[in-house]
Amino acid sequence: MDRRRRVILGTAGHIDHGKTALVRALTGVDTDRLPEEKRRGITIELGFAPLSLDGVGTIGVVDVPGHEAFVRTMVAGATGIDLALVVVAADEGVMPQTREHLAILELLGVRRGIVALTKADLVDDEWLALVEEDVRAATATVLRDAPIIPTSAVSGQGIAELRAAVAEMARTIPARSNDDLFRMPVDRAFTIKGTGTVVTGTVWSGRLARDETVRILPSRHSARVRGIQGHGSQLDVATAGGRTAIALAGVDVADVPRGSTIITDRAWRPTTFARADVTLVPDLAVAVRPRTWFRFHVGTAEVGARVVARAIDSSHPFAARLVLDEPVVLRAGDRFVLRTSAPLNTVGGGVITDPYAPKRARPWSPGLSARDRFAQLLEEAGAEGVEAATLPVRLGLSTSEVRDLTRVVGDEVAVVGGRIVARARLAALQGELLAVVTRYHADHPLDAGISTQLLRSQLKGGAEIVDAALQAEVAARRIESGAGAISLGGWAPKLDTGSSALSASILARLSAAGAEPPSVEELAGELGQDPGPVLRFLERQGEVVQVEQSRYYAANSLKLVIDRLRTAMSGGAEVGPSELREKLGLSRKFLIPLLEYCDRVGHTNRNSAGRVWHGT
Ligand SMILES: Nc1nc2c(ncn2[C@@H]2O[C@H](COP(=O)(O)OP(=O)(O)OP(=O)(O)O)[C@@H](O)[C@H]2O)c(=O)[nH]1
Ligand SMILES: [Mg+2]
Repeated sequence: MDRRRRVILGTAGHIDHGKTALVRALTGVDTDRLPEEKRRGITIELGFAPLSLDGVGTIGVVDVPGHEAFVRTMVAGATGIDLALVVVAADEGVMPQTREHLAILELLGVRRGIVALTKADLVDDEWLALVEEDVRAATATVLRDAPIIPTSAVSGQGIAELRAAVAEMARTIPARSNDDLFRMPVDRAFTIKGTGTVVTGTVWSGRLARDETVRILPSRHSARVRGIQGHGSQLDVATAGGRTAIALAGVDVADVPRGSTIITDRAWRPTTFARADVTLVPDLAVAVRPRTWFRFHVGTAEVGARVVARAIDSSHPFAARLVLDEPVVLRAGDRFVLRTSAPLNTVGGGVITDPYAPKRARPWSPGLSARDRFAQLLEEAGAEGVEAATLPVRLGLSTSEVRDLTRVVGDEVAVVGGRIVARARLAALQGELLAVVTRYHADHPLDAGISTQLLRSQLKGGAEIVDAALQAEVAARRIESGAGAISLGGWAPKLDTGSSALSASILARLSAAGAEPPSVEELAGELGQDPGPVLRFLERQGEVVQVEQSRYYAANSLKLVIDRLRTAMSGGAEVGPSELREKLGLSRKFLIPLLEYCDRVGHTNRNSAGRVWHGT
């Protein structure tokens, strides 16, 4: 007996067809608890009850309302169920919400189910046979092979048979993977005196232990797990597929309403743009256009959404972009339902293919495999790369499945600083990098190389990926990186014929000017061209020295004036600037920058009253 098998059964069916009565006959629990439910004799809110089955253990039952005004609640209840209990009253037969609920089950991907023909005590066998025929026709696409069992909550007819059928089907349901990111959409939140905030839901994936910290999206609150319950008993760990109540410390009940999602991993984030494969229900009464606005139901959340598609195909799934009015938590593979609000109608649904789509994302073609979607993500991300930690959410794969996939494509991708980039893109980036450096040398033949900062700004790509491309080029010795300048391997700046002549003129002019050389601007005016690159080149060669921002000295001239300064200060006493001006015969314009230069390089020390000679 596998008591840990976690299965959720959900009811479906038209109003008043006996869903709640059947759940009570099966479980002994009356799930219609609200005074308004009692008074009106209908279900309004989701009901929950444990059902213990021989040889299976306890499974969770979700009872949904059948009223057409509460279909949104039905969707929230039906999301995440493993098994549908479709209820059709034998006296009324297939009705509008029977069909709508069946369509929703199909859109949500619920493939297993059982049909109960309730109120069998009210009809004769001939009538029952006709209703059964109708049910067969209505379930021809979804739940095609579902057993149809006549039942009566009044006489008890068929209840034992139904239990046996549920147990048999529950046994065929594969256990959900716990090797996955934890996620639980909240279907109820309430306060219990002494305990505080409690949320309930079905754990969709992963596991959660007591005392862990969870985040609540989209509100982004954090809370501590104070306690976990499953079917009324305390648990240490919540696992996938189980009906679960979580007591949360540190969060107000108003901050975790239905539609919130409880998660732990940072890969989850609220999103408003997604890609999806959309399916429309056949024979739609309303026209669907490429930007039609819908109610979008996913998990227990419901938000407005625009479905943007180039073309609407009413007979096949088509690729679309979803623009949501409010953020929700989505994962690739999530099923959703689309409804119109006027008239109130379920019109379609589909599967999320990319939960974190870029704003103006081009829809992909429908039906792509996880591997193909991964390739698309890599291509779109280019040299920015894809954040590896988000892949379980973006591809809808468990962490180990993602590991397997990245192993399969191992040769085609590189992992750089937590991001995955296509090797082809990295190689292209290396090529672009070489081209930028080559072009820089051509434009600045006298420069040692391009600065790292300028190089980065010229390349499109994440900083870590650009650095990886740079390192690869350095390792291949095509690029050299040193002293803030990046150059081609073996690059040495040299003067060509034109710049040689300029260099000679500059040196001659600076030497002749001695201790009072012209500024860069003055030189430019005299020479009729920008002396900057040649000056910087000559400075690296040691032939000139930059004493202030826009003034260079010939190295020899500077040496001479500093020798004179040393002599003037040889007494060891503090010397003020006016005394130095007289001794050196320099105007203030030249003297002050020169003294500041001497302070900078350590020849002199500046005190309150003047300077003393300090070093060489
Ligand atoms: N005779 C007879 N009456 C039944 C049976 N099952 C339910 N009923 C009656 O049918 C009415 C509706 O039953 P519910 O179980 O509340 O129906 P429901 O499908 O849960 O209704 P909603 O939740 O509002 O959609 C009640 O008056 C029940 O007593 C049955 O097997 N036989
Ligand atoms: Mg009910």
